[in-house]
Amino acid sequence: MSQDGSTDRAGYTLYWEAMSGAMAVEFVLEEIQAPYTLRPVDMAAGEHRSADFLKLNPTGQIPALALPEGQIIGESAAGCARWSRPCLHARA
Ligand SMILES: N[C@@H](CCC(=O)N[C@@H](CS)C(=O)NCC(=O)O)C(=O)O
Repeated sequence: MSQDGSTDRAGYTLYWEAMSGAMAVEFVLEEIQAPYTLRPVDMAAGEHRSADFLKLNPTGQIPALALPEGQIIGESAAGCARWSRPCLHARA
């Protein structure tokens, strides 16, 4: 991790806070060894309600996951499901 708490890996960017639902997405990223940058959001300071963050996730909630292709996923289950599709199809 760098001094501001962000990791230095590229690819995905996970807007995150400790002990939030963002950690579920973080665990999946770690498990599949995806390259990502962890971008801490200071919720106590209201950063998740800032204009810049609301552009990323209009719900004003953590997590937001920016994909390498540029889209943003603003729901933790959807962020995790991005990689679980083969498993879901296998059960169908
Ligand atoms: N259904 C959403 C819920 C996200 C959620 O509740 N995030 C909390 C942190 S764990 C949050 O951002 N709360 C701030 C707020 O709602 O103002 C998800 O799972 O992504």
